[in-house]
Amino acid sequence: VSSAYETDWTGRWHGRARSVERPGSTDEVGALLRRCSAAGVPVTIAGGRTGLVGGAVPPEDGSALVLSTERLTRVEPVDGDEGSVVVGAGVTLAALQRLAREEDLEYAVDLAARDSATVGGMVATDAGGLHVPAYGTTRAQVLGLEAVLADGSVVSRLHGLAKEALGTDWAQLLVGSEGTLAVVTAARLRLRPRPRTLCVGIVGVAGVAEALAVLGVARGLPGLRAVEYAEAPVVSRTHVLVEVAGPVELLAPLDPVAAADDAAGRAALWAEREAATETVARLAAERGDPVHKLDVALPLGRLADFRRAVDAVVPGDDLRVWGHLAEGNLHVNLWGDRDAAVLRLVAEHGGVISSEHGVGRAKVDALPLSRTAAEIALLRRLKQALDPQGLLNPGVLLP
Ligand code: 2HG
Ligand code: ZN
Repeated sequence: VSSAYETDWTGRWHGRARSVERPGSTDEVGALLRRCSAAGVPVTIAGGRTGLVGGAVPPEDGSALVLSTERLTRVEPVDGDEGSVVVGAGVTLAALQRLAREEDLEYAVDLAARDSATVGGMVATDAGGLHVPAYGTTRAQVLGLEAVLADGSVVSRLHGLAKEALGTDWAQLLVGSEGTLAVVTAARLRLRPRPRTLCVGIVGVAGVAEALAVLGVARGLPGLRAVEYAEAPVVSRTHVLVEVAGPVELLAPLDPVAAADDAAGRAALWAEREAATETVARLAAERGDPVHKLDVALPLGRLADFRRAVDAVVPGDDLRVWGHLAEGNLHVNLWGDRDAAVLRLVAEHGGVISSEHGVGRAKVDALPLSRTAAEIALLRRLKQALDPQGLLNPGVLLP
């Protein structure tokens, strides 16, 4: 059954798999890649397959086999002294969160696709998500990696010492490389103390400009963990959602229309925002037209102008917008052939065309809008050095 691996979650990206392989250990990945490099067979790497930019879909010509990481699910005991754990690439975010919780710890990265997203995919895309204001992206959680290079050799650095000064940090080089430089098979990830109290507040706003004023106040709150923005009609009213580690009284300066500090109440306030992707997917199914997903970030000072400029290019019926306000990261979901126009606006306003989802197949052609020719040449040289036959994730990231 390869069909599940041949279309992405949005239904927008399609390919054909020569076969689907599910290695069960790092050594099996090594053996597979040795065979592939000897035979010159390209390899598409698939994790949870909810990445939204076609990064895990094989090329259309059927030349590539799909390497699924789903059986790489080893879990080592949590190291409570260091506050870290080693997990296989196929472990889902939800499973990682559960095992942290059992030790009264927390994995800092959280996102709505937690039941499908895997550690390998999150490392490969440097996944951001909801708690970047407090803890950074996946990069900041990675204390070490194990990976298999295109020629099948295994590199491993999982010792978990808090500091080492041993030259170029190859593990961090792989973070965000979208499977183009190596196959990540395991990671040592930082775990943090679990906050004792959490509260969530919703602040109604008219649009981005007002939302930014709310962000300004939120930034002054101790324990700030999330500042999300979502526009009607993907949610019932346009709002900023703020999450803080602390008692609900802390939210008073925001004058929220709703707030909660119990688990059920918090979940209810998150629900619409968390469901945004699925809400849009349902609409796409009704329209019989896959949605186009642009994941962009703008300097905060240009965000309101950019948002207005989008309205001039995309009619409201074809547009849904939400995102991670503190990073100026908007998820511009749209129908119609307007991707290029919106991405041009992003560049004109000093932004980047991919903020957390990655380049994948979706934005390969647009990469020069956000990277200089010299940068792309550098990425090509790295690719050439690590994967000279160009076998890993063909068609992804590099134009
Ligand atoms: C989110 O923040 C995800 O909801 C998905 O990054 C965004 O579906 C999208 O465009
Ligand atoms: Zn997001």
